[in-house]
Amino acid sequence: MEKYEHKYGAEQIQVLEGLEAVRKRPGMYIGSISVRGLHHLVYEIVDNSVDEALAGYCKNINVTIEEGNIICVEDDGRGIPVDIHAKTGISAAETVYTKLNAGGKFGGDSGYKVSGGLHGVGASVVNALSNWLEVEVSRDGKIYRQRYERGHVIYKLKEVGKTDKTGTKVTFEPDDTIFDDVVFEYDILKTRLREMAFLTKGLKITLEDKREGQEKKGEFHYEGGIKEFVEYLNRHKNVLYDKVIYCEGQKDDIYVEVALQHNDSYNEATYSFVNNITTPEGGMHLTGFRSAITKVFNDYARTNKILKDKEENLSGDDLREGLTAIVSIKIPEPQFEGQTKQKLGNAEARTAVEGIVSEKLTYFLEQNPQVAKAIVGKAVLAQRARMAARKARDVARKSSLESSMALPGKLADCSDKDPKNCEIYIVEGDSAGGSAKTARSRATQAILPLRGKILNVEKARIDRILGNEEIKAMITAFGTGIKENFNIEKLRYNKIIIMTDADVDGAHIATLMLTFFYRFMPDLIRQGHVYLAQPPLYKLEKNKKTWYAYSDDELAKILDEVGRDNNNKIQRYKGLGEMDAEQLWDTTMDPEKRILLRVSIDDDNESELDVTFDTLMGERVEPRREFIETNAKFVKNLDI
Ligand code: 28G
Repeated sequence: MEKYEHKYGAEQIQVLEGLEAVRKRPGMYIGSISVRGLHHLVYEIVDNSVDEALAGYCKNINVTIEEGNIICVEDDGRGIPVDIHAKTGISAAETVYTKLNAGGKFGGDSGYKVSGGLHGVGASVVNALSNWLEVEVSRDGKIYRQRYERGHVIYKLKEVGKTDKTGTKVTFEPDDTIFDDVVFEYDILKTRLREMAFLTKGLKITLEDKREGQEKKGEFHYEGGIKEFVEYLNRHKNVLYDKVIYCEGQKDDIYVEVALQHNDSYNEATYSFVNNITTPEGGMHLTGFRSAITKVFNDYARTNKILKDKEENLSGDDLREGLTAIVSIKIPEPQFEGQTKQKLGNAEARTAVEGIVSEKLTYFLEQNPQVAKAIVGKAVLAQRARMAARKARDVARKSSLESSMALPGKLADCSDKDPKNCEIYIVEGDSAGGSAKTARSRATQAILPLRGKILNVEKARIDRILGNEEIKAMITAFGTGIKENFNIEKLRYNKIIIMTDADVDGAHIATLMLTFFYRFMPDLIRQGHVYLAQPPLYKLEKNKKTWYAYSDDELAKILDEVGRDNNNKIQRYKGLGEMDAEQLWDTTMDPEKRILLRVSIDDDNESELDVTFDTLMGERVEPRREFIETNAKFVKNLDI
């Protein structure tokens, strides 16, 4: 797992530093030097093209991955200005590529900038971190070119030909001495470029992989913009009404766009953006959106007597059950706040969104009473479930006071009471649970066996979920509480380790548990407390020696070493239950030898992660089968 470092603030960004600083501490500028940082380079360049699209001058952006992991980005905007700046004595193009954060957040251009946003560190950072980079500008009938190597000018911008087009083309090769790995992944770029296209209606972005053996092409072009984004997110869902609801408007210099549609699930999937940059922690724009939804639907339900005078208001959660929404605003000077600077702080964004959504949505509901009734009807059911769950919780709280928060009976707890030292294995099945209890190191390892498949929280309402024995057992064992009552300080174990069979069923059960964690205690995953145990697939014995193999590849390697003959007695483990306590300890539980995969959430890609869970857990059979068949992808999506 990797962490973003945000050691610099807006003030420091403003200071023009040399590109050497970027090469010394690349992580400070692009977040990390892993795959994530590598792909970030492409986004930095593309952001500049998108800015040109937002300014109204660019319609097409083409991105290609060339042989040797060279990236080429081309747009049909006006082309970066080529004339020499009076003060600096260099061209605008050279300034953009050699001065840190030139153009910056509050650039002289009117309008909004993607590139000035949270990670908008600028094209010069890409230049600094590339073996070489070439800019080609088509403008005023001419083609100009300039080349840099590791940020240094190789030759000045020079005329290299004639053209009747305008635009900018940038080609670069990432520096392999900086990045862990310089291999681009088509799918990672695809997701972000598609998102960019959804957020900028009318803009056409193409992506082509030209590398031998992996040729691929994609085109992202959505005249409906975020309306189509919502349709896309709901593509595997049963929707409550046919058309996506869309609100658009402008207040002062804030441009607001919202698209929403409910499906029959119980989860909310709202994604918010500021200047095309995702804001995973939300902020003022999201707050304004939520207030508007709550207010407008309650007003509607009262006016139309769906809610009686004495009945309680529908809560925001009730109304957002099954909601898929995109909230996208454009604001000239966004202020990002919070620990990871991913939360919009501008208070005027709240009033703008709330005002525009309230007005447009109220009008829409008057025109479309059948849609209004479907949404309010679902919220009323959610409200009843919520009240039933509350009642059940109150009863549970009373009885647990008497038994002093009784831990679940099936839990074999550890004796050490310092959570830092402790870990809990959640084990599939009673028999494996039995072996694990025998095998464990009693002081620090607790075992919680779960019976069979755990409840699929994607398909149940809150009252049923909290009534489920296995789920209750996990909640009490962890000690943290759930959702808005979640408190990491109360976590009783530093590591929560999911241990299931190394087969498709086991992976499915692990996914059910991860889904539960993701929906009810996401910070458990975000803060790195959730792990997957890796039991071996094979045991191989020869001449009184033992080997364990965790994959078919590994088995083949071991066989290459020890030889393939009749004296191998290879055993394939069908499940954890086939291992005795000693084997289980040796292969999967001994902290000195075991392999654990830490589960993380890829924030760059949250809308895809959500779909991953839905695909696996939702009602529709086809996408689920596909998913289980490509189970490896699940692991990748979770960025383990
Ligand atoms: C293909 C890969 C990346 C770009 C433009 C177009 C202009 C521009 C870019 O201007 C300098 C600073 C503030 C005005 C703007 C062209 C106005 C008139 C541009 C890109 C000048 C930046 N004509 N296209 N930068 N501003 N595409 N694509 O980088 O004052 S960057």
